[in-house]
Amino acid sequence: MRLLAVLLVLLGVVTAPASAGPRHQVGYDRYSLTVDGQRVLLWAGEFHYFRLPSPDLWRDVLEKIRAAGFNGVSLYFHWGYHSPAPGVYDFTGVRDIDRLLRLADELGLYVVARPGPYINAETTGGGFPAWLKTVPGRARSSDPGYTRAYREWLDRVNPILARHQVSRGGSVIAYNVENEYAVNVDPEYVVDLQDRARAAGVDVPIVHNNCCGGYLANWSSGRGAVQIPGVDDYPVGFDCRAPDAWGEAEGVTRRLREDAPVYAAEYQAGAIDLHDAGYGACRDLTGPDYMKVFHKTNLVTSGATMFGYYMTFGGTSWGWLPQPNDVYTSYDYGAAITESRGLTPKYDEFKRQGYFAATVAPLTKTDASDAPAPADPAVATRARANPDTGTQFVLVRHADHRSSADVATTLDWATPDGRYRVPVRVRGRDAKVLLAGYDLGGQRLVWSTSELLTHTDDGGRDVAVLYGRAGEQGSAVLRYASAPTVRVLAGDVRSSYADGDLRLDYPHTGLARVLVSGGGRRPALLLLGTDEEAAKFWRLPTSAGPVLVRGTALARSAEVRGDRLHLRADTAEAGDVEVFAPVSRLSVGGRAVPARRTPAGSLVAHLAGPAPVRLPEPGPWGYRPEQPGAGTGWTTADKTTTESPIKPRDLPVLYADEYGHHNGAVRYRGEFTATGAETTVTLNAITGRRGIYLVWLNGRYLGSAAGGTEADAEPVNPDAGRGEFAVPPGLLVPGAPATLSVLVENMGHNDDWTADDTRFKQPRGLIGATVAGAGPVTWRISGSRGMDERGPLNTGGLHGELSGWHLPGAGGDWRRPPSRVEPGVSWYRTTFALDLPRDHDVSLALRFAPARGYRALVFVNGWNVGQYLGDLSPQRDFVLPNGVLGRHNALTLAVIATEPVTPGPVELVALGNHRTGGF
Ligand code: IPT
Repeated sequence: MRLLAVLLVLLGVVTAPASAGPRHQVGYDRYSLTVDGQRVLLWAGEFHYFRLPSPDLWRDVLEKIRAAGFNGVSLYFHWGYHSPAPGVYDFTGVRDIDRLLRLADELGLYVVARPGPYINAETTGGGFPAWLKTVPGRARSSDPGYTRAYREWLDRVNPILARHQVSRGGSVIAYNVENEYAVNVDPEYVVDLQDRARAAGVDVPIVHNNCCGGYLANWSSGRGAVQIPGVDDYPVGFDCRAPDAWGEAEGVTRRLREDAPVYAAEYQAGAIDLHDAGYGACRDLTGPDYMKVFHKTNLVTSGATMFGYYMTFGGTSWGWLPQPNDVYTSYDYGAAITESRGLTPKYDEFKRQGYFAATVAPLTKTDASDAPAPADPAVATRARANPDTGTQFVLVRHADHRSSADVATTLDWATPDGRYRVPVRVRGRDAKVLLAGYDLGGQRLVWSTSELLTHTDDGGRDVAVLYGRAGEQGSAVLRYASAPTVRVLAGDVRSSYADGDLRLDYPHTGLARVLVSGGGRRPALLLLGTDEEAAKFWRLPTSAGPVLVRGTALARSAEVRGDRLHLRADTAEAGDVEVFAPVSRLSVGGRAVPARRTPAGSLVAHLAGPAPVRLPEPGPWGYRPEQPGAGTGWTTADKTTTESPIKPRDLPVLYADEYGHHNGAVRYRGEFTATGAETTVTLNAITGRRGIYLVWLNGRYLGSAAGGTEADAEPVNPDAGRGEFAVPPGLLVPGAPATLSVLVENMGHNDDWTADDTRFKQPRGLIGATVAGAGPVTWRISGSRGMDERGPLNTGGLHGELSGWHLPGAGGDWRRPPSRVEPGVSWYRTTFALDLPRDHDVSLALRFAPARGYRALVFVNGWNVGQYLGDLSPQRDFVLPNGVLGRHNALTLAVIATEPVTPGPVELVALGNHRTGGF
């Protein structure tokens, strides 16, 4: 028997579990997912590991996501990030997804695994490796060429995902095939993706994210149907220039299958900065008001119980990760957690909604129900109820979701515990989810006009946090067999008791505290506060059940050991921490701290804030210019065919990808014998948005032009990225050899949203070149060689990159920089030492002064952390992930100037500084 088991394992028939954790059964019905028969409300935040090149920081961000009340993460897996060439894959270091999944498991976060093969995600090629551009057969179809290619990827990634499934003691609870596969669809492909997953042992539900509010409801029935079809919805879109301009869309997730839960697969939680308004504006567009109105409307109207909020942390499209037409280096996304890992007011709103969702179990099974009628039709209500418990969830908001009026009215509310006239108010853009008929621990909540944040069992008593907008009146009714004793410890709270109902009335100001005891129930501590006060609470799981912590900038985890609570928390300033837990002593960050007992029964202790941070000024700088056309390793460009649907007008094919140069700059050398009659050099280059190319003839700079983004006609559109350069009279000597040098930036590859190859297989580099008056030109090309130790997307083909000038140990002749540099590529290099306080989390960025006329690749210790684009993008801060920093650091800039410029200055800035409990 043992031998048979070993054999089966070897054959891959039975795979050993990834974690020692117990195995669980994942199921679902029309209401929700279930784990071992228990309903689960999947509240997941989207996170892209490839946009955070530092596994230690994965823990930081995932702990922050968990601390906001999420119980899951939605994870894309990026084929191109792992594969520089066919058959070559890297799953180590910053690409160690096994480590990522172990971490999710350790933190108790469910994972929706989204391995594509196509993922979109505003990343180069939409997640496809660039080498796929040279593979015959339409991508995202069942064509054999594409099929062979994607199976390579799935055969590697699927087994990793499969061994981390909940069903094998891990955290993967669902598997997403493809991504918004909505046009040019091919069911055989979708069937094969599912078959491959099943063959690799994937047994959790297979899901798909349908496009655009679900009006393209593909893969919900018929051939290729998935078990749980979900919907992607971005109801306020991506124009961050007008953050208040909400459209008519309410963004209510559609039910696509009667036998599966409603799944908001990607629900807008930020935005790409399509129009260069800056991510601050995107954060406003999708700020707390938006989250209140849209997220809550969706929760109560759709009854969805599976959510993926896109993004909760966006991160950095470092190296050549950006898809250039929609984004620049930063993928901050205006998300709840900033690119520099800071927490925002959006994070607070996620906490308020997430803690509620995590606490109130009846939310996992609801049907639409009659909503209490408001006296004033300017206010609208919608409702759902749990058919088993009767618990009601009532959405209260303006009838016009965009209205910002101030309306006070009453609801005629038939609750499970009786009929009431309930005062409500909607002031500004707002929405509330009110509860009725809810068993709140040992209490009975009849109704409340405050929203429930959460409640815990604090060793035999209930601690509940209710909240409302500052200055608004709140009321809560709880039921008791006889009049309970009410002690108001803080705040202006009036109480009355009649016919079993204890009614509390209070303004939402600060944090009121009320102790209720007797009345036939166990005691309760009610904490009644403003939105802001509610957001100061942290709800942390422990083996003794969830506990509440109040006051630190972040609380990462808590553990109850004996009568002591061990807390890991971060502070941004000195102040008090308050703990509601069945303990009498407290340790923070591994150290015991003196704590006193309060009249509310909590413990309070004082914590130190962070020490100040001193940052060095980068400099002095060494300088090294690149000569156009320099270096060895040039190959002849002589291809006559291409798989790209965009065919060149003239041969040879000069497309960079055809020669294996997929990322960053590519350089060309055109050699010919001069006739002396040359007049004009005409070039076409495709670079992606914001890309440029520079041209030299016999070493003389002729100028630069903007590269094109798309050549849409066959043969190639002659105006895509066109540039004309006059040949200076007398530069070329008849009969003498002449050299044309062209440096073309490749800003990254187009996505494949249209699934028809014409977008994705767009060439990069030169697509046309003529020298009027010249004889035949022979071409050579030089570019990036694919993989370096920092992965396939780190370095491009600048001569300095190919020579290792960006690496920390780069030797050679670095001089004092001139006051002005000529057009072309100039390298700058300096080192800086960091002396940051211990046990602190300091998030650093390199800040550029506003400038024009040049762009710069930024390398820190050899890692390409992005591209500064001068006035062509709003980004001036480049976040430096802590994982690439050390005590001694090399900072290298490759400045690409299109006119004589004096680059700089740059400075190091701290975007965050916390004393941390460690991560
Ligand atoms: C949806 C994609 O699925 C996701 O990958 C990302 O691109 C997101 O949009 C925008 O950031 S596509 C949908 C908006 C049509």
